[in-house]
Amino acid sequence: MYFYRNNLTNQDLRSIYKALILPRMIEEKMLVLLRQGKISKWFSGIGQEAISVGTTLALEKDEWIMPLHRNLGVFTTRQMPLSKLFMQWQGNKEGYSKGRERSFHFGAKEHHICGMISHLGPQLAIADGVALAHKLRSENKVAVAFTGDGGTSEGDFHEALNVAAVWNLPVIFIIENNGYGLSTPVNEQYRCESLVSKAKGYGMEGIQIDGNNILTVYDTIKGVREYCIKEQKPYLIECMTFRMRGHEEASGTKYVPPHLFEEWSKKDPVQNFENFLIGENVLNQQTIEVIKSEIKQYIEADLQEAYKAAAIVPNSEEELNDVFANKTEVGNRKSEVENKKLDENGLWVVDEGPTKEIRFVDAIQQALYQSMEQHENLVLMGQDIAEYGGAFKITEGFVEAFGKARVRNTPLCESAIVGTALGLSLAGFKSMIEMQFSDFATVGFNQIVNNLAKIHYRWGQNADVVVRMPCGGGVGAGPFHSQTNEAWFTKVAGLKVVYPSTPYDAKGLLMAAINDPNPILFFEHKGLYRSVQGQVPEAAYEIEIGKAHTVQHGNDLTIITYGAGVHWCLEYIQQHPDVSVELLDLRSLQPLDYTAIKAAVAKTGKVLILHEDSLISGFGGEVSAWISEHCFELLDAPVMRCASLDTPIPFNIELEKNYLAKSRLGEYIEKLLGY
Ligand SMILES: Cc1ncc(C[n+]2csc(CCOP(=O)(O)OP(=O)(O)O)c2C)c(N)n1
Repeated sequence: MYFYRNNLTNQDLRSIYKALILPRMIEEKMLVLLRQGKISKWFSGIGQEAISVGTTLALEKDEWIMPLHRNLGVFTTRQMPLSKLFMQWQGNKEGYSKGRERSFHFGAKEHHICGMISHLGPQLAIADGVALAHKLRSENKVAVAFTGDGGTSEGDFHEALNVAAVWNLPVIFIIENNGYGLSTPVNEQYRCESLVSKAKGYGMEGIQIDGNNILTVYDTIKGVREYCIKEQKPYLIECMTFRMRGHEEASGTKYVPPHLFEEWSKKDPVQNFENFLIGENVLNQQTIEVIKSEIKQYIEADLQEAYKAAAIVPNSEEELNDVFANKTEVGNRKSEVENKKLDENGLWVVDEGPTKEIRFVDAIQQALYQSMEQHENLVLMGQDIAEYGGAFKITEGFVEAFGKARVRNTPLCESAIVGTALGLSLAGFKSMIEMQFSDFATVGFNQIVNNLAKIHYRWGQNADVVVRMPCGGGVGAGPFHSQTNEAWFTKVAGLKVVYPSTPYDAKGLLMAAINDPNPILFFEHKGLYRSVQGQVPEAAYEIEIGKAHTVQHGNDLTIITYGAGVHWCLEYIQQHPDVSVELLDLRSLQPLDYTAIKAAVAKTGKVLILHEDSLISGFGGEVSAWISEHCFELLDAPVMRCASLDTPIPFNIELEKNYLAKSRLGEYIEKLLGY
């Protein structure tokens, strides 16, 4: 192994050496603790340290890194206090995730490290978002994401690299090619000659380097960083290395031919660098011993500190409170609303000023437009939303008003765009993603339910993202353009789910969603876009998320619904003036307004829950269960649910009518009235 020291001083080389052996020595200690049962799981990076350490040393301290499970060297080189790292691995409250995450699945804003989720690939697109933030602010910075060779087979790899290339983002993608993905050797993972050859396909530069040579890694990253900043382009680096231990300690290495260990142990990154430094007279046996004994003491002292951590006493209230960021915690709200009047809940008050009769679709457009005016840091992303104005023309004219930098056409890659939105949030931006149809959220599902939803609870980072979900049937659009899939998300802790039914609510709730620093799925029934009108204040205002609305009072029965269901009921009521209905529009499904539900139940004692989604495990099941448990004494009849058929949504208009809950609404009402 040949080391080029370039113009690094002896002092520089010694610092690099210390940074390189720190993760090795920590790991050696952790392996002992693992055997003693003091930590529960360990992913070893032994043999790969040069990549993490060399990369981190080559970056500025405030440049975000998206590491994975073999990148201990990233954490140590960012000088995270060891005692806190140890407490993290012990699962203590004083670690980086209050005991909520294991091994390397945590991040720290103050160190600009974004914690991974287990799914590996999603880290890559987050770097796109951070890099986009740098680009929008004209900052001379890069974002860096790691992947293993196995991870490159995930769609996330393709999507993230493609977005970075198309949007000219300063991202460094680093592949650690260590020969295996768990037990799968690279010849069962990909067929191309080398992974770096994929760079060409994305229209980006790339290089393959010796990942075991710390000076090569350091020098390459320094140069590539300058290139990315100057050229405003991404870059792919394939670091050749080898995993010297099992995938994780319990899984062994039986499947690896022994000669590979022999070959690669000769290329050990620490030993080789040490030999080089001895040859250069930078170090000798004695100085090496001194350095090692200092590090050993440092590790031991911090371990003793970590052992003092008290056992966690679970506190459910604290657990629940940490699922969402609160508005003041994030701190990007106060200055934004200086020119707005706030009510006692801190919401923009409904303006006393003029109102105008507009359609549902116009209300959404107004909310977006005014939010873009209010928040300079708000970015809109979606397929065809720029010049074309989006599939429903909601963002028509936005490019002219706000420019292409903030109104962004995306490639066809929902997963990467949700990841990008999260990266923007890391860097202090807000974003709105328009799913062309809510059905397509399936291909961004992982990023939504595992990354956006869980990140605040896991390590305190908020995801300031609104995903707009044009949904719903009744328009003969078949199984993949008609679903109302809110129940896929209401189950997931960490997501807010909003589903307005009127133009007034749509505008106020969308503005509130954008002001909220948490991830919000905003369902817009596309059948309502152009069929429903209403008076809407012209000025900006918010409606509190989590508050239901009583559409009308009545005495015969209570209908609890949302979205198109509200209009189906109004139609029924109009046709049946003799039936007196208490009609509650939930508006938000998560959080849910239990107080309003209870009051509505109390009003009549007969409850019908109506929704457009199919019956089994639809959101109505949750509402029904809650009512049964908490309002039993108020009921005069069993809680009934009217929902769509448990089939996919058919195309033929007669079949679709038959599918939709609306076709059975009258029947259910009569059944309940007659009980
Ligand atoms: C989406 C997903 N599928 C499967 C796994 C299980 N798994 C964890 S790590 C791993 C292998 C990863 O290989 P590679 O990307 O080469 O990284 P390495 O572990 O070699 O560093 C697998 C299959 C996972 N974490 N996520």
